Amino acid sequence: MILNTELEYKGNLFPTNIISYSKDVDILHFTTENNIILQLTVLRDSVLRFRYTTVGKFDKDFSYAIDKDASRGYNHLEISEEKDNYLVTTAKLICEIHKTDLRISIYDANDKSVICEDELGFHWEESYHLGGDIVKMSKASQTGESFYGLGDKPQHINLKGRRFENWATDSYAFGKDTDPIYKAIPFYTGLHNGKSYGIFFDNSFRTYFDFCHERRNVTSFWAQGGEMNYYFIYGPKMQDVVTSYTDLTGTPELPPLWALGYHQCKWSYYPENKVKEITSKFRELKIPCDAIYLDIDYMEGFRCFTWSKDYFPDPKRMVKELADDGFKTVVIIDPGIKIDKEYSVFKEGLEKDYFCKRADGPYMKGKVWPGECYFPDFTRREVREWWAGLFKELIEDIGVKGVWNDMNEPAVMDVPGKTFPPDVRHDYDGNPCSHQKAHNIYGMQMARATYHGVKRFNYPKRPFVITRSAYSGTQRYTSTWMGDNVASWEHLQIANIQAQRLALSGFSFAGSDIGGFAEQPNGELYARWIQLGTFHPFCRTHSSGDHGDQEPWAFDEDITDVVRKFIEIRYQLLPYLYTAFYQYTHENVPILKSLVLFDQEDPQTHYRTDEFVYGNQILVCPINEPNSKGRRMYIPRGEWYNFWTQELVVGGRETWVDSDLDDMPVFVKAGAVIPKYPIQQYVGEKTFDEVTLDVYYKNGKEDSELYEDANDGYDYTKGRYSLMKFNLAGNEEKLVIRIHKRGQYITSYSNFKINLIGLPFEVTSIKVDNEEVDLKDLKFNNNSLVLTKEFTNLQIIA
Ligand code: MIG
Repeated sequence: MILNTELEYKGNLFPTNIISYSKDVDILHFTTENNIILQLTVLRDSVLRFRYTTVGKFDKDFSYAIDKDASRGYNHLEISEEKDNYLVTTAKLICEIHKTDLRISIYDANDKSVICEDELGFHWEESYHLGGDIVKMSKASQTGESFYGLGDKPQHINLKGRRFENWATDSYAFGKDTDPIYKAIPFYTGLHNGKSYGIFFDNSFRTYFDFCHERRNVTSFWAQGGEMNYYFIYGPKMQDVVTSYTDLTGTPELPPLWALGYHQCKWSYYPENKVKEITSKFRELKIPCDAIYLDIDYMEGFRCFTWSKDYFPDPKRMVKELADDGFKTVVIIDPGIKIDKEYSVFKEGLEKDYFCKRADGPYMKGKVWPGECYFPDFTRREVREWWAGLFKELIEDIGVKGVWNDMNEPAVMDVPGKTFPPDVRHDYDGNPCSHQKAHNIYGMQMARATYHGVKRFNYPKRPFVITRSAYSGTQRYTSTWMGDNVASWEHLQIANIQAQRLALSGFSFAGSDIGGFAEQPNGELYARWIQLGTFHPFCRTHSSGDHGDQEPWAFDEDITDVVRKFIEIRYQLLPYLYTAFYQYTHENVPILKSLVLFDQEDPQTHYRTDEFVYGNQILVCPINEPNSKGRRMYIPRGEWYNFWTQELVVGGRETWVDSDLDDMPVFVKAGAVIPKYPIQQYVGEKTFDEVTLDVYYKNGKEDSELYEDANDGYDYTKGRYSLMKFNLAGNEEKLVIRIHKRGQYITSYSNFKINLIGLPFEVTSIKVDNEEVDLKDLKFNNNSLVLTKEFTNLQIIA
């Protein structure tokens, strides 16, 4: 049924009626009279995969995005045939396949409501320009539907009414609404009638998404080649959609704890004594910092895996001295290898035939920082192996702790399109193809090879990698930053949106260049940006360096104090962030939660961009404007405590929050138990005997967790971790906390200092593990007490 004659005129082709159907366990095939095949795979009760071919057979099934450990299995599967449809029923979904035109309708198995329905459904156009098909899908958008996701788009959190392109692009000083930028993450979630679902279009070609922009009630997505191959993921909770997508595309291993500290970067710190001057200043001013970055100038003529003899005559000694002072050194590595017959990496790459070539044979040559370069084909296993091996000296011998992959979109200077021409060939792990297909995954495969190298030579310590470009699944190997933003108030807001958007696109370990990369912030903007960065999983100041200094002390002393105050809070909250990281890596839960993800049933959250929940229980809202003494913000439903004043506020409404420059709006969920470490100048600086638990009273129940391990290394994978679950229950005359412990790691501290916040009654007695203990023995004072970490039950009684 072709409804739109204009589309038909454009050369769109459509499936006709189904003439055969077959089933092989959980894989179904439907073939139409015009020989279109739909392959429908039931992965889970709530996850269905749809693949279409127009040529009578499917290519080898291969994806860089899908995690090999993705869960599979369903509780219920039933297939039936009706007069007009085939019906696939699982425990969560009913999927209808229409016999006349292969269109799909998906319903909630419980209440039979429509979740997602094809409009034109699958159709395609033969591409005269590029060859192959342009594969297309269109779906009817439901009334009041909203859309979220798509990676790093610097636009409103709700994608409705907008149209996007995914094509990894070096985007210096991108702006609000610039599209595309560095990453290609073709995954979105839809939300209507209180129910949420997701679509992951696993196609690495240039893809497009339209959310009711071209036609008001239609959502569509299409690609310039490859297969129509998408996953439908049902919630109905958006959190479940995001965790299922994250399960499908994978999570990283736990980072070393130091990687969650504060990082300082600039283009570039050199020579050695400048680096030392910066690191010493951190210690002198007592501003915590764990990592210092070297940008491209540390190399000899920008040749990867070399060091400038003039600037860094003895890198091993320098890296050791920095390490002795608590600084981990992170260095940049770009994909372009300088064409230089004297340069060993180039020679080896050439001899072994590891560089990308054009369709007619010559090497892919392009200008980047080192001048004319060749580029490794990271889509070949041997090339990734070789690349990983190149890190031996840097990591094992010199002692570098982390690697920063830049320019991997891949970026090429002074050419149209700023990247490889479309004819460049790639192996694509045994599925040879052109750059049209490999472009969006090139950076991912580079970061993957880098990760394996850093991991191999840093073992048994954990690796740290950061990448600029990414495709779905890249989060398995690396952290990421948002690329070359600008020192403006608008960009502070963009950074906030991007971090939230990446988190709900499966990529939690992300942060912006604090203060802005291009141009220069004033002290106020820098301080406000540090405040936001404090609550991002990755926290690094970076700047292009040609507009003056951007260190915490580069402004006036008041600003330095605000910066210190917030970085100290970050270090105090490290166990809270690490626990959220554990929940991300082990339970696929995003570390940042946009308000819509936090409470989708409250329609007030659907267009909220500034407020977000950090971990599970801390609500944050940055100040986005100069000269602010506070701002209006939306407090989600439930009860919250102001982090600074401990005042209780009831949510479900917008309110004014005071917030001078040394403050920002931060709230803690009632009932939360928030763990805190003492302030350290770097992770592991101190051994401490006491960990603080801030307990926020609630009349009702709330659960919290605290995950800890050795902060580095792999013992945690053998059970040597400590996971404590706190069940809090309060009423008018009592507050009870029960602890459940799991894991065999013995934390090195002995006591908890417990701060009881918001207690509505005066404490008369306290029971520990059901025995009354003298308040003096607990050093009870001002609703604070100290007790051994071994307790399992604490009762605070009026
Ligand atoms: O063409 O290495 O986004 O973080 O400092 C610029 C120099 C290359 C771009 C990165 C930026 C980095 C810069 N790089």
